[in-house]
Amino acid sequence: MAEPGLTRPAAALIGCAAALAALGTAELLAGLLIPDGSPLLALGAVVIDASPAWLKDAAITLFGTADKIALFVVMGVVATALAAALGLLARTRRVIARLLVLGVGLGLAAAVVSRPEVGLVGIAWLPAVLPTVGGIVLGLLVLEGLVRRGARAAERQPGSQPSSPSSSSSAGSSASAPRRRSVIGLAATVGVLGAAGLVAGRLGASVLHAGRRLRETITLPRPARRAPRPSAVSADVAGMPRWTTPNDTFYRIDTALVPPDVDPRSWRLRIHGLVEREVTLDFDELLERDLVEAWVTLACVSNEVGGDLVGNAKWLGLPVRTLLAEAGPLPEADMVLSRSTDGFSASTPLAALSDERDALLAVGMNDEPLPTEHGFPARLVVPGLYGYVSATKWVVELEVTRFADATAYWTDRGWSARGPIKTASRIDVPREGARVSTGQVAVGGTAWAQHRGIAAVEIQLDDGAWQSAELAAAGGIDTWRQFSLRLDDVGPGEHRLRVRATDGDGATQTEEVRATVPDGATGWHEVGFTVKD
Ligand SMILES: Nc1nc2c(c(=O)[nH]1)N[C@H]1C(S)=C(S)[C@@H](COP(=O)(O)O)O[C@H]1N2
Ligand SMILES: [Mo]
Repeated sequence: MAEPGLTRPAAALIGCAAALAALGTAELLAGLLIPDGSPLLALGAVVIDASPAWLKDAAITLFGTADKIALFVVMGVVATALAAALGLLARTRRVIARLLVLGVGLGLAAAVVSRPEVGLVGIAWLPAVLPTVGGIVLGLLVLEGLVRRGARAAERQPGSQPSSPSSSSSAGSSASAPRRRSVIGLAATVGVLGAAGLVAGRLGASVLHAGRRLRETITLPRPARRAPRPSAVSADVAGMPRWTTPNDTFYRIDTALVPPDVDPRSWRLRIHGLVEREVTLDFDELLERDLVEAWVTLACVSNEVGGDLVGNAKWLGLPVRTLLAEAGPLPEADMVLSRSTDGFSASTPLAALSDERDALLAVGMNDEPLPTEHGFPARLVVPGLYGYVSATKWVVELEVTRFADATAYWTDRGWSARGPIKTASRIDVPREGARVSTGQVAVGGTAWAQHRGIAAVEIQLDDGAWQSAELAAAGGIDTWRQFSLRLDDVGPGEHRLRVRATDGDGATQTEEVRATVPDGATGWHEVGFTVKD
């Protein structure tokens, strides 16, 4: 049945109001009652997992750690356009519009059920889809109700034909405009309420959820082996980043739209696969073990030459080799596939988790329980390997297997199965484009080659000879190392600085320029600056 009386803008507005009512209801129900039932987060996660690798890489390059905000904005724009289109359709093709809304509801429910949280944490799929069902029902009611109301109001417009003999004419033409305005007002009110429900649901989720709340109550145990901050590790140059990266500015890269909120009381780590015996560990048991501290610099394979997807922290955790020794890997095993609650996985060479390095099942970061964003209650940290093949956050599973038999999240998306960190160096001071006022230029920077260490850093001004930079103290071979160099009598005008590092094995960083895909960028970092006249 056509409702031509309803104007197009009013119909589009009604579509948006119905969508907001549906989403608000669903997110409120999910936020307050069923944390893993959020259709918004499930859809976002499906979009992330289904995006082609090039799009994800581009998003990380373009937006860095703000890539999730960018995704929400895009989703918001697309959803608004779809909702408005549904509203327009409801004006003339009510049955088709209804069916489409049901289809959207089915799609969202499927997205929710497809999330590994629903399977892994064991909440059944039926409660998980309830918020979506509730939202869709309310959305349909709003759509139908407002379209009918709007059409009835329009019938009373001068010149329009009454569609049924029973419709009252007593309202008269003078009442039609206010009536229509009241439909628009009603739609706007419903929309605002829906948006409020959405915000309240998301806020409620972050306040109510057990993980975040319980994290505050956790006191980390005394380490069996301490690692105090080493001295003299900072280069004495104004404007250098801190040697220890504070938790709140530590880079964050993951595929989770919203960090999983894991309840430490129900958290378990399961070690299985090619092992003599399965081992499981809960959080209290983990805290009772002999935990050790280690300084490890984490780096992302998506870091461009000169980039800042790298950070250094003191981690507290249980050496993974201890756990693996208890499980007893079989001789044919050569890889450990770690999995998180949200389905991410990483393939780490068994050797890197069994040798003497400080590969940790970490619970602490810079003297605090892991921040939720960085993997609370537990994550892996493995010196010498890029995060995507080693640093699984919210880790719940270690499957001992073989590179020949299994692949990990990013390997399936075009990245290398193995990801040893490449030697890298970066000039932090002066910044690109800096203007310095004297011919005395203080150069400062950071170099890393985790688990090999940094033995030397050289700097080149314009086309001059390579000069050795002064190295600050090393914090061990698993951390980055700061360096500095004072250049005298640099003449006025534009200049370029270049840097290259040599690792503890004596290998100098390659000049060859390569992109981040498939196993990390290479090339020398360059910075341009100007000395004023
Ligand atoms: N569960 C989970 N763990 C993950 C990831 C992820 O997407 N999901 N990303 C990895 C990548 S690519 C990197 S570089 C590091 C980043 O750790 P951070 O966010 O604590 O700096 O986490 C790793 N662990
Ligand atoms: Mo990464």
